[in-house]
Amino acid sequence: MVNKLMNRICISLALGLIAVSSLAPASAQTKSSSPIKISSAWVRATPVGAKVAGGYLTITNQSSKSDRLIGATFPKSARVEVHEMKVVDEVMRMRQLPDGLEIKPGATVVLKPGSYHLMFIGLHEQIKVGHTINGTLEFKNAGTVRVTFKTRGLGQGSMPGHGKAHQSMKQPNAHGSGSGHGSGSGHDEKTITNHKHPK
Ligand SMILES: [Cu+2]
Repeated sequence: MVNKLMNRICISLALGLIAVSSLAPASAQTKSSSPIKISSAWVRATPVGAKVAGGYLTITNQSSKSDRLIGATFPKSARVEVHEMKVVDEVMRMRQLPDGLEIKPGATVVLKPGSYHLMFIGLHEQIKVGHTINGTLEFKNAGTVRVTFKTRGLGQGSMPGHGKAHQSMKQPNAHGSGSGHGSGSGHDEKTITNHKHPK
């Protein structure tokens, strides 16, 4: 009687193990299908009426080939650009990266306030705190990679007021000559004028 019971337990354990082991390789394959790993993706919440927002995330390239983040989609904006922010002549400037952002083999690149970022341009609606928004990232080699952005408040992060400054500051010289925002860079004049990051 006890033996019979033990047998049953052993059989069901064995079946359980078989089921688990046959599932494991499949899910592992799905997870490792893209060599591009995304983490800590967030977008800054915007004040009412804001037309742009900044998106930030961490990208790791597990492939042995270099890759490039060349674009993205975001359901709440008309388009997305890959931007770089840096200090030029003691002024914080930002520009679109026309060839995208390179992620070298094995490298991790952090898009964060004051540095590389995604610029969501032409917002259809306000971005409120505490939501999650799904978008996609476009890589030259890895293709489309899904991303889920968490929305964070205006004051969070090291560059508070990103959205606010875009709206209220009028500094046409923010993207002065030589900063890469010449004709043909894809920016229209109106966007550039309203597109100043705070210092
Ligand atoms: Cu920007």
